[in-house]
Amino acid sequence: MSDQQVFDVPASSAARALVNAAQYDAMYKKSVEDNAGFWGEQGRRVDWIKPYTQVKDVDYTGAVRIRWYHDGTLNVAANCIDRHLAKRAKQTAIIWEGDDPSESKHITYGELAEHVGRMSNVLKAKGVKKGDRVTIYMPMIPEAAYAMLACARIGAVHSVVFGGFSPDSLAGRIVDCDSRVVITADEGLRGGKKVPLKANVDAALKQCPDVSACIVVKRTGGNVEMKSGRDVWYHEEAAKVSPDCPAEAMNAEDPLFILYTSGSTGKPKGVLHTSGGYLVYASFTHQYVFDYHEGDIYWCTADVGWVTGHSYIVYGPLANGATTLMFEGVPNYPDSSRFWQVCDKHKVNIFYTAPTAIRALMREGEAPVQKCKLDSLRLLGSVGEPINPEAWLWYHRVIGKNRCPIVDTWWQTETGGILISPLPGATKTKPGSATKPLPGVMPQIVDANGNVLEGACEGNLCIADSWPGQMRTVYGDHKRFAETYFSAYPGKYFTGDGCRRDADGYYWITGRVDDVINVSGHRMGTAEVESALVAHPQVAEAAVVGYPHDIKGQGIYAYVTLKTGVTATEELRKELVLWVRKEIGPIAAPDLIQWAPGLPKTRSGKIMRRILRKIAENEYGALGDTSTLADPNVVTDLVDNRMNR
Ligand code: 6R9
Repeated sequence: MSDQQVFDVPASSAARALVNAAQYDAMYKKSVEDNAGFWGEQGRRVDWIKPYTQVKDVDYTGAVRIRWYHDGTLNVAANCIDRHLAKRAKQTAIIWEGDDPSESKHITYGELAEHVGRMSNVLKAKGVKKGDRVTIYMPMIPEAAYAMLACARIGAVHSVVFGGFSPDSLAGRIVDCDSRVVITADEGLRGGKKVPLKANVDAALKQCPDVSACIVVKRTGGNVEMKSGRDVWYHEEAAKVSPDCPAEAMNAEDPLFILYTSGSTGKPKGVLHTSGGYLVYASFTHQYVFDYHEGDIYWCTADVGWVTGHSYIVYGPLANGATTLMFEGVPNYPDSSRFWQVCDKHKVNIFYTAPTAIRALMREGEAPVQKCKLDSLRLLGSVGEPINPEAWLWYHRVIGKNRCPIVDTWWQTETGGILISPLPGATKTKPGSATKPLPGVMPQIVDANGNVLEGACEGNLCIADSWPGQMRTVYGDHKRFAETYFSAYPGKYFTGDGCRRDADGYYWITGRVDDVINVSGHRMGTAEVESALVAHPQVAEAAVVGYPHDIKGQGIYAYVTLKTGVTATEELRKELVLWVRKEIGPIAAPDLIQWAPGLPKTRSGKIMRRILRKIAENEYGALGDTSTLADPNVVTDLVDNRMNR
């Protein structure tokens, strides 16, 4: 069995690591016995304008209150840039690798300071003030990081929207947080294809009358429309302003950013992170989990539109004065050795990616890897979904040459940073397990009734106490925050994940227990996809579930009931897939659509997803109790007409 396969800490990692096994145990013990003391010390890893005297003020009951370092003031951008300048003005902060392999550049900390200063002044010139929200809809170019840091510098709250989202999704997010300014680019470039970012913004802004300025970075030089009075070119505005901009003193609990993420119900939630605790946590976890040392070249392949890009491309690495690589492209363009060529080209030491990418590259065989040396790699990381033991073993052998430890890092948009992960010098690894909690993190596994389970067990994963990187609220809806995360198991943070703990105390995440699908490491709420389908004029009803998918982890399986009189055709099937792509974005496009004359419902009208999930998983022999269905015949029809996969 794979969980009996244990990989020792390689001697080379143990020798250089910040923390060995005994030190981890001691650190963990202290962090539990004196939690505020532990985080009080860690808080000093960042520079404070006014040092905090209070560390922790948390109440998980009632209305729910979470505050860390709440009488301190700091500036996040100053921590990521200014405080490094004395020593690192000439050190590379960002290595940018373009979609086209011939394009790359290095941006030093000194240059970063100027770029961010200018972007800050451009925002100010557009009237952006402390506390205002700014939406960033950008490709993976350094200006995306400048924009985030510029917001942080002047105290504005950024909301980065992934460039793969549709105009409607973008508009919803702009309106929800009431952004008046949007930063975008003319077009993005991914895998040789252009992404019409500005055109998408134009379409979105038709629904956002309050947006007064759109700042456009020139990336491809493609033709775009500029609406006079609203749209401006970034390079023209930047030339008019000074590169110096003072950093605003922010309270530790002032908001830093909002990031929208899918939940089990309703529209995406604006997850709100604040300044002090988030930065301390991003910096702490980046240093310890990746065993970051001075001079390391570090590459996280995520997009800045996801939380991984926020914490582990921008804030964590830059807070630590690291060199962080930002990649515009995709793993298989121009060919499937692209990741490995980039590792060789920039002598990457630490490489952090997602299981879906590993599985896709694994499918191409070892030849594309063998073209590259990969001798600079020291540590590999994984994030986004459970990594299958097969993929883990391939990553370890073929990419890591049996030499590099793998850190399988479990965390969420809501957690701000990694909570469960090996520490490379301390933790033996088991393929498929995220292993043990980081210091200061107190996981608990509970059964359906909320009883805390001890020892080896399986149940729902909760966290018993706060950590500084935890989200503080759902933007504009604190009640939803308390209900979503703290009501299922009162007094605990409920993650939405199922989890097993083995006899060695290792955690094995089994996937979501709610109606959230994890497609290629991206969270999709079933309700969102269903709403998009039902918005189509020919659709009467839709139910969406996940099913196992070789590359994506989970694929999207949609059951669709058409309106009376509408004929089910292949064309309509294709049209619905395109429709969802347009409504939400390409990541939400259903992989399979089954026509369903009826859906299995309880007598009270609730769709029984359990049954739909079983059919989609091809486990229709074990549908369980169907006696509560209003019309059991519906199920027979669905089984008979299930989609081939
Ligand atoms: C960082 C990120 C969070 C959900 C989470 C879980 C799944 C993430 C994982 C993992 C198993 C890992 N997940 N990392 N499952 N092992 N190492 O992905 O945030 O997009 O909010 O997704 O992803 O189900 O609850 P987010």
